[in-house]
Amino acid sequence: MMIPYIESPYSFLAKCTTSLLLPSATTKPVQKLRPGSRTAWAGHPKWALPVAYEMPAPPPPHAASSPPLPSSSPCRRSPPALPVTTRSMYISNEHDRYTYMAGRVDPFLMCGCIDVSGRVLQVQMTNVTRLCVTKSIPTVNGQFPGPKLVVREGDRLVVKVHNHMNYNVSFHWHGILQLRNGWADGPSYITQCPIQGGGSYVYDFTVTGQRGTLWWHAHFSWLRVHLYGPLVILPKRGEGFPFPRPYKELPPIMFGEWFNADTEAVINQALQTGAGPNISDAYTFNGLPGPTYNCSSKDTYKVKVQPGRTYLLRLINSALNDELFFGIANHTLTVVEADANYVKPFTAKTLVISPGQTMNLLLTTAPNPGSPVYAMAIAPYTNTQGTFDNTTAVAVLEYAPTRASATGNNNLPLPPLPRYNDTNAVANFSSKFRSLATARYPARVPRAVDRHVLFTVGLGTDPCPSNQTCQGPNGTKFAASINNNSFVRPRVALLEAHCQRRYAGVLMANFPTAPPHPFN
Ligand SMILES: [Cu+2]
Repeated sequence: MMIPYIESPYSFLAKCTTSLLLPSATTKPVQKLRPGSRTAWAGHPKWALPVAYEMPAPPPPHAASSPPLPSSSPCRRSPPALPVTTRSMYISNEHDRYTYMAGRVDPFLMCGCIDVSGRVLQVQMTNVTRLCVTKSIPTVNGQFPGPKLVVREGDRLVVKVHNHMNYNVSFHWHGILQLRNGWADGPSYITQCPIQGGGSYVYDFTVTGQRGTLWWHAHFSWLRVHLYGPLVILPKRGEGFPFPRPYKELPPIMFGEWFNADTEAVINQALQTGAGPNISDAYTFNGLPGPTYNCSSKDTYKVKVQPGRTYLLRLINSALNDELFFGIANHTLTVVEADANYVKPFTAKTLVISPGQTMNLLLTTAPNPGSPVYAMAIAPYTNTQGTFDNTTAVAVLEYAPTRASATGNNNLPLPPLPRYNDTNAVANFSSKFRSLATARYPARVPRAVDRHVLFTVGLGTDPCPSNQTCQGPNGTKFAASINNNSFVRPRVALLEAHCQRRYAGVLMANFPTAPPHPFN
């Protein structure tokens, strides 16, 4: 049986609102989710109506004026005085813009990849159509995926997020160490209360000791399905890469998932019934499912390359929960970095990338390509019993100038990806990772252990409440856990409670450092 670790009855929430939506007079119920073969635990009867509403049109963007942190927090830091001039970006209060101070073309990368200027992140609802289904989805500045942010190692990044939606939201800077800077980390209910509709929050952090590719995404409910973008960290000025200089950098590729259904309704239904959430309808390359899905050929991601060159390619797995295989037909890839850490370069035909993980590759193109186009493909890996989206998404690597521009995508040579359950392929790939471990980039691993902690992370079950029928395994509810403790939304963000040393009703200071039963 699961024992809630953080005890906080939903009905007594004082500071952090738990409402996924703030219903307004213009809301109406969304249509019932369809049960069926693509549904997790489809054998269970009776799908309840999801508790969700369609979104009204977003309010027009306007100058943000609300405070960056909850004013109730005595731990609140002073908001940065605006405009903040830093080595990289500042936000001007007057124009709601940030500007890259050193915004010139990077001579090393030989491409204009530095954002010269951009807007504050305005989070709003935008209509997007994929697979012939049009949905209103959360976006940043109307872009899907969201804008690429580019900084250098050592830069201070100041980003104001303004929420124009009726959903709560917060932004997580995935992989950023946030040394002694937890207020900028972003997970709702952990380091901050979520930003409510009409509110804003300033994320202010310095990128220390990291360079490579990371990303940002929403960290409230399932909004990260749509709200994500790359965070590129260039080496310090004048400092090169520890691998051969690439000819150019290709645009980052973010893998994702597309659901025809309203994704907030999907997760709300799963939480209510205790079943696994419905699976996605497609995987995507930068938001585009590509030609392997119905009504999708026109939504194919394409990247142009020249023969006989070496490119730097940044990969980001922003799928919800799926580990993905990735390959490019007839091409060998060289992995040089993962999660903003350089690694000893190694080659592979097929990569495995975990959800949240990032990887930088060197892609050397063929001097005399046998085809004008090659397929890049992603497909899932899993070793569990649950249902999952077992489809393959394809994007196109296009040699320019193409000799046969009339060539259709139907004849794309596909890379041979492993079967969905090929654990050996995953283990083989994972075993190739080694720290770069040079004098400039040493592998600093602590050698003395002063406290032993064993965390077992798993997916278990909670008993079904007595007044309900549940659709998880054997009539229970699925619940994720660490050392057999699941998470219950607190009434105060955990960091704030910790800062105030007010743990009562929020969290306990004695989280178990071992699972209740011996592991393995
Ligand atoms: Cu993340």
